[in-house]
Amino acid sequence: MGTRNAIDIQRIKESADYVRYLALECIERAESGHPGLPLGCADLGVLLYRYILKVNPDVPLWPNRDRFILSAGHGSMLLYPLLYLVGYNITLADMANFRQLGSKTAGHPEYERKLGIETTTGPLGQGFANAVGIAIEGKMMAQRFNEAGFNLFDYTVYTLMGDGCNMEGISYEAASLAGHLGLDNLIAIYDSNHISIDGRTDITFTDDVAKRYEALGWHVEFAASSDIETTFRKLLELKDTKGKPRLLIFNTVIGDGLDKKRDTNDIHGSPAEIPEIAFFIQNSSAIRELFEKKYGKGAVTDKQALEEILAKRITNQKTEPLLAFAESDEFMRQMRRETQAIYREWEERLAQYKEAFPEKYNELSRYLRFELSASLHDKLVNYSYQKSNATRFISGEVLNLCAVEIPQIVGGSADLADSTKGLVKGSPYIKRGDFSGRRIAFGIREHAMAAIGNGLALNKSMIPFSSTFFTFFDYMKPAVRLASLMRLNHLFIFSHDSIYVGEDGPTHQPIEHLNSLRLLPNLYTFRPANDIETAFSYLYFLKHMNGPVALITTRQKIDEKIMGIVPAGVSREEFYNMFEKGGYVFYETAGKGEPGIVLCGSGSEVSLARETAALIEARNNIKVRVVSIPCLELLNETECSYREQLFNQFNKPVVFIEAASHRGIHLFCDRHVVMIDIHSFGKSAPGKQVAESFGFTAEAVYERIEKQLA
Ligand SMILES: Cc1ncc(C[n+]2csc(CCOP(=O)(O)OP(=O)(O)O)c2C)c(N)n1
Repeated sequence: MGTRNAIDIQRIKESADYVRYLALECIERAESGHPGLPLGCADLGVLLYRYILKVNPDVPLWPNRDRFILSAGHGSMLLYPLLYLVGYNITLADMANFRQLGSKTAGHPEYERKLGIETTTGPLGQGFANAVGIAIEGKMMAQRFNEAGFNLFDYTVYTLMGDGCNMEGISYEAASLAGHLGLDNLIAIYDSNHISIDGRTDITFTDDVAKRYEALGWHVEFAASSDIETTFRKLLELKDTKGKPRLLIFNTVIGDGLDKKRDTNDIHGSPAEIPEIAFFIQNSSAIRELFEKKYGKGAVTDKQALEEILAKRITNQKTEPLLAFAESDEFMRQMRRETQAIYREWEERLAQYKEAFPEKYNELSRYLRFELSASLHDKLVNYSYQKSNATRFISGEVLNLCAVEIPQIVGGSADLADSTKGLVKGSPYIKRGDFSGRRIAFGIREHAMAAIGNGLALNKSMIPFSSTFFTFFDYMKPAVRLASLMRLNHLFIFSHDSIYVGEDGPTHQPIEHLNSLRLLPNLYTFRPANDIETAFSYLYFLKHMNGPVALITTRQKIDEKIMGIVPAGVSREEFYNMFEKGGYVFYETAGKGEPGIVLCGSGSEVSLARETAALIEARNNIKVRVVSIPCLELLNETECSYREQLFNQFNKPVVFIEAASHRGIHLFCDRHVVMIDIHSFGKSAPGKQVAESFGFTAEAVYERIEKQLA
């Protein structure tokens, strides 16, 4: 940037104090929030947004913008004032509404790229791992699209993390992969203030963080909030250090600017309270002047008078706007002029690129605006596998069918690619210095895998997938939850989906996982019964692109008889529309009239239902319907009349079969609804024997429902 070598310390300090003022007053108004971090890191924040970050608030989605990720999301009142000051669409009124219903300024930052909020943070460590994912995306985009003289992608990802982020295991996993890959477009800043909620960190955290990161392959530097000049220099140096991700260990004082609460855990997570705010104002020349301008000379000299003014401001907050600070606005918005020039250069470069590399330009446009092609839609709608196989194999095949046509599909597994079949065939792994590949070896780091995948999904240019055994979803859950919260287009592929895993035993047999996923808002869980349902699950994900999908596949083979079943008299397109309702009639025994019993379930249990139906058909003179439910959430959302029709108005017995726990729901099963499921952990034995021991055979299911048939 133009002013890279000269910074205006005086103005930085004034703006930092203004950030402190906004944080203090907004948190006081909301009666909740975390002032400690904003106060400690205000100078750093101003430095970053004024001099370092290359962002354009007028074009917030500029693909080559630098990213700032506040991993320590509790410090959101650092981020909002900075975004406001540089001109994002956040106003003083929005900040006055901090933490209120429907406001832009939620308690923790919530993913809204147009406002400059790059990801949702709050659960500590997630933002840091997202930053690693965004850095990987940056490297991938650079390698795919940069040409000599045309650096379209060279952005840097900055993340601010705290003690909490560093204590969380996910930061180790993500830092380890970042170090391994040599992500030199990533700069983490560690707000080292030696305080967390319960007290000083010497009661919990005495790692040598510098050595830890060095050991992980990072370049580490130190700076302190008391020395803005050195911090600035270090940040510039770090940006130019190549070959490794960088960590700046940044010594700060929590609650800086306050009196008694400064450097204590009292200021971590509750309002500072009026006497402390008054102390701050009296000791900040910039903020003192703001108050004097509004309330008259001398208004702030007397502490008691100042406290009364503050108390009135808080009480009458509906009519008392936050104080504006024109000089700070002016100072911070100079950044905008400078980065806009950089942005315009980029735009020009892009226009020239379009001329010089029209095909690549078109491909880039497809990356930035994904649309499912009609041809792939057709292929997925008409897909068949025909042979007996496990749905994980079929998933692998369908994934690659999609990957051939959609270069944005990238991903991998946590060291289980050959088992989950979550791999893009024919592509190399990404590695240090070469990000041309589409395969990511996440290593045995499930939690970071999910959060890094989220990072890859944030900008919507890549379509990431991550995969592992379903039982290890537990190791990923916090990040899967955030993918759901942000509606990220991240495909989670979980194989080895039930007790049928067999010999590996209860640790490897998912029981409660299926329903845990189904409880996540915005996420759709597909457990396909066969080849067509597997392809349709991919189609659903790629067609809607409106949030994460979890695809649950079997380890064991599915019988050939179950493959390729299309309801009679229905075209594939019509069938797909039925599939989108979440469930459909898979099979019906011969006979006229309404069925006397409905058997339903998902995945491999559709096969079991089909077998049981054959027994009922042979032994009882009752018509049986088998309903496949590949996505229970969709079926639950579909119109009631469709469900009633499917389940025969619930007038006759409905038997729900799933090799999973549905603990608690049994309470609501009336005499017509039989639940055949699993109430305990699994067992170690060959899969078929385990299934037998849990009553997952056609004979045992038949016995359970026999009395219903009487
Ligand atoms: C995964 C997770 N666990 C717990 C919390 C609750 N929490 C929020 S901030 C915090 C302490 C963080 O300490 P530090 O990173 O040092 O932040 P500082 O006190 O310096 O602001 C905790 C435990 C959380 N947000 N996320």
